[in-house]
Amino acid sequence: MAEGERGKPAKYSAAGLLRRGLKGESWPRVWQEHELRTTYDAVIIGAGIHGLATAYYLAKNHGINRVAVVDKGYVGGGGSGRNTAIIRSNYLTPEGVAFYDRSLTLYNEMSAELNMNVMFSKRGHLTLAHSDAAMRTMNWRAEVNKLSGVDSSVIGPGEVKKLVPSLDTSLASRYPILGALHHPPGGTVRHDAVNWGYARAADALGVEIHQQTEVTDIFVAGGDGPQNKGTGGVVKGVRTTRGDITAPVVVNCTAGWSSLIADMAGVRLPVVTHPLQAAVTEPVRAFLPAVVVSGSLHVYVSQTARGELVFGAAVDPFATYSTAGSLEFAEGLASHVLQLMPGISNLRLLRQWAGLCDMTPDYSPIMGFTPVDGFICDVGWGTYGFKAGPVAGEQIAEAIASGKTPELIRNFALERFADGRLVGEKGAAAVGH
Ligand code: PYC
Repeated sequence: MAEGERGKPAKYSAAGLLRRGLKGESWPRVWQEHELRTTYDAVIIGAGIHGLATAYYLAKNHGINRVAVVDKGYVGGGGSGRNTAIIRSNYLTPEGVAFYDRSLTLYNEMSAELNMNVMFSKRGHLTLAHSDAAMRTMNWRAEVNKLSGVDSSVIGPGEVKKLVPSLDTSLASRYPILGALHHPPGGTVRHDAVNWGYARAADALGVEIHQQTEVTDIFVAGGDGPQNKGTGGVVKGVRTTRGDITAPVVVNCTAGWSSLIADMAGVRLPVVTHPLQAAVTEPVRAFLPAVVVSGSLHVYVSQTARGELVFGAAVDPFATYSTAGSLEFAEGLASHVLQLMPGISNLRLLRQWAGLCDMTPDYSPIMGFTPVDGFICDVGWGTYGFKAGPVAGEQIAEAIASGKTPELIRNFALERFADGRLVGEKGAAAVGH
């Protein structure tokens, strides 16, 4: 699928591919560039997986394609390209489990849906427990998962060893493994392919993607907050570095900058932004068959199809917008991971990076309508945004098209912080933050 007539994806033929290769012709663009129009039915801020999925489902499920996705950077250049590509639905609350499980279903179907191999690898997910308290949480999660029909169970150190022989399960280790929450449907997906797949599919349905287009203000009429914004206001459009746009719907699908964007509409978000660092090693022969997480040791690891080990940790313990890596992180990571897998002590780290995580007080996202009519948020994704991208896009698109909050995201509304109805997911965040 490529460069077709607008709204109709073109097809590659085998002969066409051969001709292109032999003649050295450049590859067609998979999404088009456009002049920025002055009006759209919806402007989506953020061309990551959440923004692109929202645009795709708006066009595909609801026929709304006069949509601009704008980004101050490039497609997938934020959290969508800076995560560790883990997917799972073994959360702690029934709301969280149902929501992330729908995302797993969409990830399962994604390669066919988007005609793009997103390299979905359902390899299973293990969350190790090294203390009685951690075992209690794993049992709790397993019970909530099972009640929601999600495949999770607590297994002992012997079974852990059978699944992942490279783990040190001896009692002599500093933090012995007492057991684990085993979640067979979890795994990994190639994050760039997800970004590109949604971008290409949304473009083919008529959505416009505008990279290098920064939103500098949001127009609101009739609000009663500072600068006449906020509660009681109605969104009218956005100002960008390429011109003003009028739109009845503006969606905040940003990570790292979500509270700054919401401020432009006069909406305050209970979000604090922390960096989360990750790192990758040189490639080695496949030896790690599952995703392994240790909350107590603040580390998670999986092996890519290329053979690299991808590591992540807890968020850095300070708020900043910096994405610089630190030696302190690399040292901490190495010491923690070697307690789990002493056998990889000769592996070299190739590179490290950081993404920005918008942490909310209850470790759950903020999705849906806000006190400003037409201004919608899909934010507060902490360290769990990648796995939620498809379902968030699907549900936010439904909210926009129907004007109603879909059941699956009802409990994640912004007003829960005022009403005191938090959805506490800290116990199921990948690592104890
Ligand atoms: O919640 O599974 C998770 C996760 C993985 C990496 C960061 N968070």
